[in-house]
Amino acid sequence: MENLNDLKSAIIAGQDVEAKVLVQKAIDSNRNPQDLVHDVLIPAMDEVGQKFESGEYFIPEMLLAARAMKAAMELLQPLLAKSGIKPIAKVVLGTVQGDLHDIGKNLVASMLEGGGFEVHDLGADVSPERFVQAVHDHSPELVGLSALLTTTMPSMGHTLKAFETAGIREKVKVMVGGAPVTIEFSDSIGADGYAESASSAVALARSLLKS
Ligand code: B1M
Repeated sequence: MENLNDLKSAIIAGQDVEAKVLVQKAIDSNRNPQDLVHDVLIPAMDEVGQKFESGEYFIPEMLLAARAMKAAMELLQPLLAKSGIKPIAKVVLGTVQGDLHDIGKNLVASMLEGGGFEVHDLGADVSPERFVQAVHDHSPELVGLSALLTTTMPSMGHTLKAFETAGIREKVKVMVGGAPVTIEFSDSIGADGYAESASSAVALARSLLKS
């Protein structure tokens, strides 16, 4: 337990080397990777957000924390994505235009891969045109859009409009997520579904394929 508190502190303090060592120790002592993400790493990033909001942290501290989170995730991602199942469907995934936050989206990608999906991750700051192109290139059954800023949520709607204009809206199911996104917002832009977390994104993806 002390180890996990140290891990949380290391993420908050932006100590990437220390975070990696502690994650490895946790893995070696058979900690569940999903629990580590949900019970330690995400709460650590929430605390970083609170420190930023209260003026205790500035962008450099947030960047260091994000780097430590990524270092930890490098060890956990392969474990989350391990499934050995034949891909059940293809998903094109990305953080929408104007938004550089990719930690949550990366987590969604790992969980989807672990759930048996073939994921084409377009990265962050993805324009509607790049999403359209990716649908042409990969013919996915699903598209996942992530946004972490209230100011970039409208890019989700723009992406859906671009799908309509390109005549591909009916070809794919679109799911949206990210901290400021709500089910009401998802409905208002005409998305097919909203997931609150990376694990619920997998359940949603499965249910959208059935509908
Ligand atoms: Co920024 N940032 N940031 N930031 N940042 C937030 C989001 C913020 C809430 C902090 C705060 O003020 N409390 C705030 C947004 C406020 C708002 O819009 N209402 C904020 C701000 C303001 C900004 C800047 C504007 C700051 C500035 O420049 N003045 C700037 C914007 C840059 C840009 O994008 N254009 C900025 C920059 C950055 C960094 C680059 C420094 C860094 C990002 C590094 C990176 O991602 N590579 C950063 C960070 C680290 C954060 C916080 C601290 C942590 C985000 C995170 O990784 N969380 C964040 C505060 C917070 O979230 N508590 C904050 C952990 C992650 C696992 O959670 O991404 O929510 P999350 O993903 C979850 C779910 O949301 C869901 O599943 C995931 C796991 O369960 N989910 C989906 C996500 N996508 C999904 C898609 C799905 C389904 C589920 O389907 C497709």
